Amino acid sequence: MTYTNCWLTYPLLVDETGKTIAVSSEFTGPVADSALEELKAGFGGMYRRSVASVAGEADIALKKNEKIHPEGYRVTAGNGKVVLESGGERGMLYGVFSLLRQLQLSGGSFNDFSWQQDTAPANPLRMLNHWDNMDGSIERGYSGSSFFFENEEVVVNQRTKDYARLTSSVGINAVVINNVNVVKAASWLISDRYYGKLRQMQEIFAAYGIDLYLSINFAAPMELGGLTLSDPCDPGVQQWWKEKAKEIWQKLPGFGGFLVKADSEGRPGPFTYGRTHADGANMLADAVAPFGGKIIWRCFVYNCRQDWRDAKIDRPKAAYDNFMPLDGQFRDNVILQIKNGPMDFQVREPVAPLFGGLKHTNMMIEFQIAQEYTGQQRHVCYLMPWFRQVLEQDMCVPGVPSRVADLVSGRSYGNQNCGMAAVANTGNDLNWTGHDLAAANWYGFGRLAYDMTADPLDIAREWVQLTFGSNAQVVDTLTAILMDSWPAYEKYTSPLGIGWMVSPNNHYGPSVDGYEYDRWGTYHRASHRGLGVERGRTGTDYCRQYNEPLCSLYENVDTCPDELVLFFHRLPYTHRLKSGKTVIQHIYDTHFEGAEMAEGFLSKLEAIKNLLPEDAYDRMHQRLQHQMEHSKDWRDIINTYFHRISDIDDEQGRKIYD
Ligand code: GCV
Repeated sequence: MTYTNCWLTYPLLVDETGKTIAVSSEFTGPVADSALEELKAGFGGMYRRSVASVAGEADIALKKNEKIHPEGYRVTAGNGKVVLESGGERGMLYGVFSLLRQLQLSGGSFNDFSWQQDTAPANPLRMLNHWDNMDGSIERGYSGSSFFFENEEVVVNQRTKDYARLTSSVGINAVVINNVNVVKAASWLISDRYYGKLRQMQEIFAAYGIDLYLSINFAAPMELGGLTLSDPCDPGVQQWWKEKAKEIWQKLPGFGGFLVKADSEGRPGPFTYGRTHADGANMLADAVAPFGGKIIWRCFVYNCRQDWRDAKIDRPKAAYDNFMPLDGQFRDNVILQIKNGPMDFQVREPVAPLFGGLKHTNMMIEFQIAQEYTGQQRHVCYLMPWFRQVLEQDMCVPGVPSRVADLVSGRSYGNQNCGMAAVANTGNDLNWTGHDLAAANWYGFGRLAYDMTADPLDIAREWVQLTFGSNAQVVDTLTAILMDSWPAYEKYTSPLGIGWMVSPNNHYGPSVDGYEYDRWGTYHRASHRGLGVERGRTGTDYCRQYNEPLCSLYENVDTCPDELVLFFHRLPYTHRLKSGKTVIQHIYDTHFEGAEMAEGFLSKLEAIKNLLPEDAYDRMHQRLQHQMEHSKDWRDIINTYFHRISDIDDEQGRKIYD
């Protein structure tokens, strides 16, 4: 059995066999060839029409227009003719994918189709970060093994191309193929041992407008080069990286650059030598600058050996504390990559305050679609509504537009080295993402990174229709499940922004105290008196990392949004939320509601059984069944824990196991 095409399905719409589509193109080269191939696949599938390249009069004219963004496009389609213009080949290819998408969504004949669009990407960098290891495993991977690596080898095959097609079809233009935790085997990726295969992969990516990036080990001069140190201020180390960069760009022309996790969770970095993150990033930046390379430096830096007894250390403060003093010290080709929240991809967190702090430093946002803490692709959890909320959050920077969307897209300060990244959710499972519905996050992330004003509901509907066809019942049912999935997950897991409550290592819950006495800085500190962490000035003073009026909004318990109130405050169970409910009643109600919603997902799916392909139905059914059962575990364990500890009964007298 072969793997699926996800949303690139191109089912037959109208049989127009015999009528060839003539395509003229002012673009040449591999990307132009891909565009033609995609048109062939699309028109062949949807209309049984063949596609021919012509020099003159055409049905589809692909034109160069320097006035249009090189990754944007302008399309006019009507009466069986299409004119598609772009300032560059990537924009042209995106326009072709959009045309095919719109045709499929229209459901009708090519002649009756009319459509116009004039668009450009919101973000310069739209990137996927894969956490794939050289042995084929994937860190936090929930959909099989890697299709990039196997037994310490780089794998290049048809799947590489199909991955590139899917990824490019939603506008993603950069991919990091290996884990940020670069162990020794992966350090060798930047050596002769692997350049040949990487070059093949890179050519496939490039034909789909995707730049190849690699995660590197900061200690590579020692691991690969036999040096005794990797001090960024050491001339020998600097020289080693300069030569290495020259070699890489010689072997892999058009290479994008490095993603670096340094001084984080045990990874090597500049701290060893008493140097700063700016010293480390700039040294690499100088080495890659002559080749137009970028250094993406992660800000996920915190003390992961904390003593839980010490309530003064507060993990969410760490990124800001580490990087704010360095604002303005980074080279132009360095981009700081900041996780969306100050913790670690929880179902709900405030936005990382660093976004509102840095003013003279390039930054991009790091989301995660791998669902590490949001159901691990066993639970359905469509994340675009959450990501959209994050992007809309105003960080209240005086004098500039400062929604997260403005800050990461470069609108606020007029820079180009910025954008959105997501930790990817793909693997070699037949459906690519383990849960068939998880592919909506891959699709959705690309669509949202390209257009941050896109409505998550529209994205969901579109994805369902492209993947499963346009039967209204199917589209309505699966869209409704997707749209309810993040709210449901939030309801039946940890309450009111507190996060965690999962087992260390595998990060799958429920385990209320799983992290409580551990070294990772992730505590709920529940007692019979209350729950949550005080992060205002009477507590850890984390709130002060936000600009006013955000700082006061969060610090004041009366204005702090309910959904984050236990992140920012330690409260008694009887505290009344703005919703009118007490904290404890909120916990009970949401847990009963959330588990009921999960049960509803299963029955909704069962009602459309006959309208879905059998294999996809079976896979989804099995996962939704698990989700239903697991959500009950969450419900009962959380409710029982807090009932025991608070000794307050549910007002509605529902079953809580004591
Ligand atoms: C790649 C979390 C994950 C780790 C991950 C780390 C990171 O801690 O559990 O698996 O490491 O984040 O983002 O670097």
